[in-house]
Parts: sequence; structure tokens; C-alpha cells
Amino acid sequence: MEKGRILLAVTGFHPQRWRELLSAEREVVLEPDGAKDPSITYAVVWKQKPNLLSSLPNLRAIFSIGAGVDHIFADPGLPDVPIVKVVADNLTQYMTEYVVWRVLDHHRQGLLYRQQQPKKIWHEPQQRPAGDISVGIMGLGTLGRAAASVLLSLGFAVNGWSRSERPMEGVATYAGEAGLIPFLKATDILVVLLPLTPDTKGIINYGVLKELRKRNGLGGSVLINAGRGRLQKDADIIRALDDGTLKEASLDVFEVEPLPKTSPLWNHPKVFVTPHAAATSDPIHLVPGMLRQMDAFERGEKLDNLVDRKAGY
Ligand code: NDP
Ligand code: OXD
Repeated sequence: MEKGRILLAVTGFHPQRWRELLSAEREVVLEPDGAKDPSITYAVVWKQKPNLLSSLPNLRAIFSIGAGVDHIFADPGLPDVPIVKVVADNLTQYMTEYVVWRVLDHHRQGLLYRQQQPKKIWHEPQQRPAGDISVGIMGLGTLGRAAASVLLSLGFAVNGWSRSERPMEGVATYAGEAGLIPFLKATDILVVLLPLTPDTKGIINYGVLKELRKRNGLGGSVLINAGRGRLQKDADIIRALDDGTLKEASLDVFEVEPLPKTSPLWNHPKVFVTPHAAATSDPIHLVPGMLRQMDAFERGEKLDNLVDRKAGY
């Protein structure tokens, strides 16, 4: 079979490096060219323009350049072809680093020390063992499990919540709607690594934050969201921080991105902001896997890391 051509449609990413690496093995057409082109069989996308994909008469598969695929499902005219998401050691490693960094910073009172230093305050707060803190990971998938295993090795108690039962040695696991409240009640630091789907949109709201455990050495519960911004209600997080429901938050994702300059989250003294940078998609690490999958598909083999269209992730 002839090697299929690729449409590269990536909004918000610099396409040059992706194009260069993909072009090493296949012909690449860069959006805005390519609409309706019958010679295109694959689309490599990030936030592609609505109805672009449905204009391609011979499209056989869509490759997301991220682990999340909500940007693809946002297209009202999404054609019924397989969608492949990113599962890659490099991306998983980045996310594990982010989660462990933020958990350790909250656990080891990073905010307090950053406040003390400019005032030249020499004060050591009480230290607690990691085992006194339970980190609850919402979304015990590829990224959640990897982070969980490093947190376990550091001695934290770890809980996990997923849609279906996902046992993991050393982790107290909870599943589905029935497992949500017990999971929250057993969690001091909530780490959100869920995909954005119709079921998870807005799930990080005041009511949910209220359920988190507060009797811990941290002096309150903590939120870390590196999943998607629209999982959370920014205003509910601010309310929870202001009334003490939450002690601190680390947010990598926001309802609107880039986070508007007018957002109170920027200047909130209890919030640590990163610009959707927890785990970047690096083409040098991701393109070889995409090209390998395209070759395998053309040999009649099945695609890996397929999105479950019904579940939306
Ligand atoms: P996976 O698909 O491997 O895991 C998703 C997890 O979420 C699974 O455990 C799944 O349950 C669970 N889940 C999904 N829906 C629900 C629900 N309704 N209720 C409870 N649990 C649910 O995804 P990844 O780990 O690869 O990635 C997770 C997300 O991280 C991505 O979708 C993306 O949004 C985000 N991300 C953010 C990045 C950043 O830089 N900020 C970078 C990369 C990813 P089950 O196991 O039962 O299927
Ligand atoms: C992703 C992301 O989904 O970077 O991979 O957000």
C-alpha cells in the first residue's frame, strides 16, 4: 500500500518541528492547505478547525498530539475514523515530575518559605512524615498510575479514583460515582489527572472540594489540577481558598487558556500557576511512534492507544 499523506493541523503549537520530523517519512500538508484533499489519509492535530476533518474524503485515522482528546471531540463534524491519543514514556515522565514537584512543595511548606524569605523570617514549621499525608489521584490512567507509583516510593499514602475498578498495589482505589465521596474524604492532596468529557466537566467544584479531608499536618487540603481547565470551576476554587476549605492550590490548567490577565488566580497568594506546561508534547519523542503506527496500520495491524469514542477519552 502507498504511504498515506498527512494533514498537520495544530493550533497553538509551532508546526515546523512536527512537519520536519513527519516529513522524514511521509508527505505532509500543512493546514490551511489540505481541506478536501483526497490524497490525505491521516490527520495529526491539536485543536483543529471545526469541520476540517470531515472535509477529507479519504481520512483513515486521526492522531492527537496530546494525551487529551477533548480538543478533537470539540469538532461538531468529527468523522467516524479511529482516533489515536499520545501514550509515551517521555510525556508520562514529565507529568510524574510535575505531580511529584507540586506534592512535595505543598507537603514541605514551599509557600510558607517563599513568604518568609523576603521578610527574613527564620522559622521552621513542624515537619510531618509523608506517610501522614494521603494524595488522592483523580484519574488513575497512564499518567495517574505513573505518578502514584513514585509518590508511593516517597512514602505517601495514595488513593486513586477511576471510572472502572483499577486495582493497583499499595493504592487504595475507588471507582465511579459511588466511590467519589469516600475517595475525597480519604484525601488530603487532590491531584486531578482526568480527561475532559461530558461526565467530568465541572467536577472540581466547591461541593467536591468541601469533601476533602482536613485533619492533616498540612493545615488544610490542597488541590493540584494538571488534567484540563474545564474540569474545574475557577470561581469555586477561589471561594474555597478564601474561606479555608482549601489551603493552597497548584493549577496548570484553567477554564479559559491562556489564563486571562484579569483572572484573580494570577495574584492569589495561595495559588501556584503554571501555563499548561505540566507535560509538554515534544515532537522528537512523539513523532517516531506516530510514524510507526501509520506503517503498522498500512500493513493491516491494529492501531494502539485508541480513544474510546463512547467514553470520550
Ligand atoms: P487515561 O485515559 O490513561 O486515564 C484517564 C483516567 O481517568 C482513567 O483512570 C479513567 O478511568 C479516568 N476517568 C475518565 N472518566 C472518568 C469518570 N467519569 N469518572 C472517574 N474516572 C474517570 O489518560 P491519561 O492518564 O493519559 O491522561 C489524563 C489527562 O491528562 C488527559 O486526558 C489530559 O486531559 C491531561 N493531560 C494534561 C497535560 C498537561 O500538560 N496539563 C499533559 C497530558 C495530559 P478508567 O481507568 O476506568 O478508564
Ligand atoms: C495533553 C496536553 O493532553 O498537553 O497532552 O494537555
